Amino acid sequence: MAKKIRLPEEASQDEASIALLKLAAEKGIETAFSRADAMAACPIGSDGICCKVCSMGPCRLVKEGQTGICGATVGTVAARNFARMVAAGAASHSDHGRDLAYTLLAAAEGHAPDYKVRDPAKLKEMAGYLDVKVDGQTTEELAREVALAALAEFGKPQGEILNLKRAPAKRQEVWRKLGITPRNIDREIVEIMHRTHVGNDQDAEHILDHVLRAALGDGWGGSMLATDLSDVLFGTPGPVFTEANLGVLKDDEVNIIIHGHEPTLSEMIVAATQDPELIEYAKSKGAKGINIAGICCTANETLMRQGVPLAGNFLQQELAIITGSVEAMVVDIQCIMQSLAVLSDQFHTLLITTSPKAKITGATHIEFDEHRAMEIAKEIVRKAVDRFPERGKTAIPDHRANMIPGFSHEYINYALGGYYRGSLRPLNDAIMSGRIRGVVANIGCNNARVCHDEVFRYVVTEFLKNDVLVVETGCGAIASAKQGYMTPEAAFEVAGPGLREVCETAGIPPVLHLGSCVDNSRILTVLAQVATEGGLGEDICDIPAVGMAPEWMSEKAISIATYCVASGAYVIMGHSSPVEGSEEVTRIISDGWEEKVGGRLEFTNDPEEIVRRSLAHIDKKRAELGLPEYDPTKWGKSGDWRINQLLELPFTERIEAAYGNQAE
Ligand code: MSK
Repeated sequence: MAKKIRLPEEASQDEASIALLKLAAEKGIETAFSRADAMAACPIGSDGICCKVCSMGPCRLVKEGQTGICGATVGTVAARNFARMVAAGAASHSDHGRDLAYTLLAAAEGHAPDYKVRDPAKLKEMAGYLDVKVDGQTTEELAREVALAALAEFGKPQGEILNLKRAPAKRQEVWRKLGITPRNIDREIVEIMHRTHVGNDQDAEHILDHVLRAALGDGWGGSMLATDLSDVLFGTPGPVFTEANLGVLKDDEVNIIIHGHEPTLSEMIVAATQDPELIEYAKSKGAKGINIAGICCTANETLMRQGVPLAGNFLQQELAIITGSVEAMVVDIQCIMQSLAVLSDQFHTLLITTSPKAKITGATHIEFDEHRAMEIAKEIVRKAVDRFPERGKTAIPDHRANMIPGFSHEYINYALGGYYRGSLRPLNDAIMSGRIRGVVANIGCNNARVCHDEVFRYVVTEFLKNDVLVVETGCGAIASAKQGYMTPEAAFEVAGPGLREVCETAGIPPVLHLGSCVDNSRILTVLAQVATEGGLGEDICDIPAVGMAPEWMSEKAISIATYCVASGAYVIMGHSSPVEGSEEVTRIISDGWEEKVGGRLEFTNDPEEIVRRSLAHIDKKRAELGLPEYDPTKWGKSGDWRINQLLELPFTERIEAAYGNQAE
């Protein structure tokens, strides 16, 4: 059968990407989109029923009742494969957190002079969570103690992860009763690898119980530490105004793209681009200045704190280079396509790898060292500037959208309650009254096998129309930013009447950008606070909320989904299920996990079904809490909405509509 080559409009719904896919097709340039068209996914591997944990296989369990050579059943094989995805995802987030702890330690000890504590209040808060006594130390002394306490969380010999106490008391009880309270971050990940070695844990449910434990070590451990440490080192985010999509690249300036996940080097590069000497150097090469933009979660990190514009999400990394306008793409860790090396060779772009953990054959490697961070950042910027004279014809699509990101959980409290009464109480009240029907956390990647941004665009629009507040991170957040949903004005255009009232009152967008992939821990923090605020139950599983990653592709997304389920959330993943081949495992992660932890994990590739199941779950939770049934006709008759309606009338009718005919 002939392979189906998608038209650009079938491969993406993002206008900037469609334009560049057309250009790539004209020029015969390969992209992830065209490679996905050319190569079908292996159905056995994608269903999770290929076992390759020993050299007697790989065993492909495609027939009814078939086992591997060792006798491993389909359930065991699918559970083991799923477990290893969680191990890789949890390791990635957590190792990212560990490196930030080392950066804080180096800064505190004076070995990393370009870094300092930017948020001393958050440092003190962290100290409280990590049982570090605040007792008159200098900021540096306290930072050192906090960094060491954070590092201990990865491998301490006894006890349990300290941040778990930030979860609602009822949730902690659920974990304790099931024996899935994570002890330390590394141990649970290592134990997944041990249990899934040939001939070890061979009971699907038992394997998956431990998976819950290891994933919790990611969400409440490694990821939460990564978020907190980034806030301490680079500042806790608050709203900033900026733009999103490839149209942020500039024709007359040196364009540098930062891509990956870590803020450590990229924060320095952002600062280096402001250096007057380097700006003069850029001018000496014919450029008007130096422009910096981001892709994936390095983008989200610098966006949230510095307002660095977003060039795009995961599937736009190659397209950025195809614009012909990128002098350097500087990458750190995770979600970086190897194809960038070959692609950048076809343009004047310099691909620079920087992490000691991630080299790409053919790329220029300038290894990052936090001890001389600014010096390295300046070297990188200089190399980018040197490429400017080699730039040929450019094709920057004229597409960009305004956005206001920066919704840390601290800022959400402030937005809803002000400085003196910072609180989530108004959010709980809005959900209880029905102005907000519920909350959806929409996160995760793009996937070359799914029409780029299509599912994000559809589900988010439907949720907003249905008065569902949407919080986002990662590449899902970038999709909504490009769609124009991250400005307060968007509430007037798309939100239902109740959600519009809330956004209007608080001056917030209907879709809140909470940060990068590790910042899903901020969503856990918000959920924990909502659960303990009162009126919406006592545990995360009581809240009318749903988590989802409709275009997921990475193992990190599976780890995030699993820790959200273990924390009590209903999670729906789009695209395909990595355990499709095992009815047993499909049942364990849905019905089985719901019975154990109150959350469940489902997969469906039907966007309408994602919306239907989400709204049904939200309404079910509302009913269980005894809240009024969702009724949008009750809302939307207050505030500016009413004034705007009145302003459309002629003056006399307006007065009569507002005050009645008092002469009568
Ligand atoms: S970057 S993990 S593609 S969200 Fe965090 Fe995007 Fe998924 Fe990477």
